[in-house]
Amino acid sequence: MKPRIQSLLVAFCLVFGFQTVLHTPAEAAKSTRTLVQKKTVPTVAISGDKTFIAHTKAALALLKEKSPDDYALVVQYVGLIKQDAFSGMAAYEKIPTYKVGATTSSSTTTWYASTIVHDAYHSKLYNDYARTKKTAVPDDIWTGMKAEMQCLTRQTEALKKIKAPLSEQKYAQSLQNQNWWDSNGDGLYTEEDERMRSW
Ligand SMILES: [Ca+2]
Repeated sequence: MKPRIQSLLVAFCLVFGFQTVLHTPAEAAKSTRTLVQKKTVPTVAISGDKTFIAHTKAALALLKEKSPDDYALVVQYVGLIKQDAFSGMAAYEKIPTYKVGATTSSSTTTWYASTIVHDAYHSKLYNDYARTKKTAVPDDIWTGMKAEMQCLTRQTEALKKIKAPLSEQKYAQSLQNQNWWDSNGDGLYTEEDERMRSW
């Protein structure tokens, strides 16, 4: 019996050893990352005064409840929502940041929530390109007329899902092919446009 147990042990070790060899350092790192990702509960950080934080939390809660797909988009592509002098998406930051002006954050919860979806989509356009192409992201990938219309489409769909007032849904539809984002009218989206805006 003893030799048989020994050979079984050897066989077990061989099999175990073989499986270990299969785990290359790269594979091991990958499986660790997966584990870490599963453990982490993704959230969006909020920075601002008490009122701003309350309005932002309400907008995120509305998305989570009424439009989980849009909430997932926001959680994936926006790391921080920050009170600021005017609104704009800093998708290129290490932590993609949606800067929000007072006009936007103090609007209705439905409208504010829809702008978060809009700007999360800008971040998706930027970060998906950066991740897959591994080169500098051309401006027209994530800003300018084509990108704005893609973001507006996602925003309009979100307004329907969260049952926003019809007036807001119609307003979003009326922005189709409009250059509301181009404050100085040069056809490009730049910092000057952000400085000139009232929202
Ligand atoms: Ca411009």
